[in-house]
Amino acid sequence: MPSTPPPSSFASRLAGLAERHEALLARPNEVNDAWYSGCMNRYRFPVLTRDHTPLIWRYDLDEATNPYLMERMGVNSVFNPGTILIDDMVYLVCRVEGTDRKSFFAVAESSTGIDGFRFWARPLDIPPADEPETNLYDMRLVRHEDGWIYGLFAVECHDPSSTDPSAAVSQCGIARTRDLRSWERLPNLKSHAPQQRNVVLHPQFVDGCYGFYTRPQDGFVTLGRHVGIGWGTCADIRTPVLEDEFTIESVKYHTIKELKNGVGPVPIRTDQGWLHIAHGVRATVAGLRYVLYAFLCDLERPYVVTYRPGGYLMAPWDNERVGDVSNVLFCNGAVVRPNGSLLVYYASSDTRIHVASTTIDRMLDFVLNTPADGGTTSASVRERLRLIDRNVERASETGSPLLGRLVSHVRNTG
Ligand code: BGC
Ligand code: BMA
Repeated sequence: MPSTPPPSSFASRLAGLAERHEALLARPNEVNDAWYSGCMNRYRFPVLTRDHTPLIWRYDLDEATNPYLMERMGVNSVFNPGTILIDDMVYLVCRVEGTDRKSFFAVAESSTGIDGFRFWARPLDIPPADEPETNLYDMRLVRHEDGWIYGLFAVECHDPSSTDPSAAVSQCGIARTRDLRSWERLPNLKSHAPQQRNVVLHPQFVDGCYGFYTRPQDGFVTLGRHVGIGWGTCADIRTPVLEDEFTIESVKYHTIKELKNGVGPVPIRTDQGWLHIAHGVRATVAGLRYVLYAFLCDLERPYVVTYRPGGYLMAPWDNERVGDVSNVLFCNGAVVRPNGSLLVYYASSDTRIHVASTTIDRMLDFVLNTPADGGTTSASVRERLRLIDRNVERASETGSPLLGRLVSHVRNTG
């Protein structure tokens, strides 16, 4: 029999836990100068981790039933949040995953958007749909011009046609709310594809209809006959059936989106078009690699991509590389502040949430002026040679000692 812990130790250990938790929640965040891209700022600390979740969600605080002060229901990870700005407060609807692998949604809020995030007292209890569902995750929060706030998320259940216990089917679930507290569940989205994930509702009506960015797939992980991000519309969101889904942004051989891609946050309206931050996936011998990339769509026809900057916007860096599913950056939420600053919430390796900051102007500069992917080594190296030539010219035109120093190596070697 284990000896009973001394009476003081439960209280003192609890006090220690509470103190460490409060210190973590109060920790200020700041830009991390060790990383520079000219477009995005990274921050020193993640904004939310599993350690930020309230102690009362994890511990039984009754010494009689939990004498060892064990975590009764542990939290494994906090990631992939949907986001919304309400009265200048940033709300994240996080994917919280328990140690039992079940994901649930929980709201955290902050006034700065870079630190001070606190979870609401209780996780959300989203009403179930009529179809079987085992796991819900990755919400996109959309403030639609019809007046509702919509949450679109992945709904996963076991594949009823298979005896393989890991065979799964994913659909797009839809719920709506006015206040993030009470939610009305609508039927799951239907399209001709057997599976859907990473579906985003366009925030405005398009020709009087609700428009959806989709990601149809035949398998749970594989696209099958489908080739990337799609678009479809329906007249009434209470019967969300897409008859006319077509591809707008394909996967492509030997790019950062060779295997899969998917829309991230709700597209952001700018004067140059709808700005998207998406994820691209490639296969490697070490597993899948998820990076964030950007593209722009036409303002009137948001299903027409107008700019496709080549390469990625952000990829796993430093500690972000390692986690439950390593080598993954995933983003399904961003907020635009009234002053034009853009806060991008991304998760690393399915483990924790970070923020990156930029402005709409910088993002548009990135999207409009980053060369498109040339498709081959030869095209890519020629584009780089043009860049180098322009810089060499600029150095001799200006006579700037700094530019001169930067090109001197090129000059010396011809
Ligand atoms: C996981 C997701 C993942 C998906 C595809 C699901 O079971 O919960 O995080 O994206 O599988 O691999
Ligand atoms: C997906 C997403 C995310 C996750 C990623 C990597 O398909 O839907 O939930 O971040 O896989 O595991």
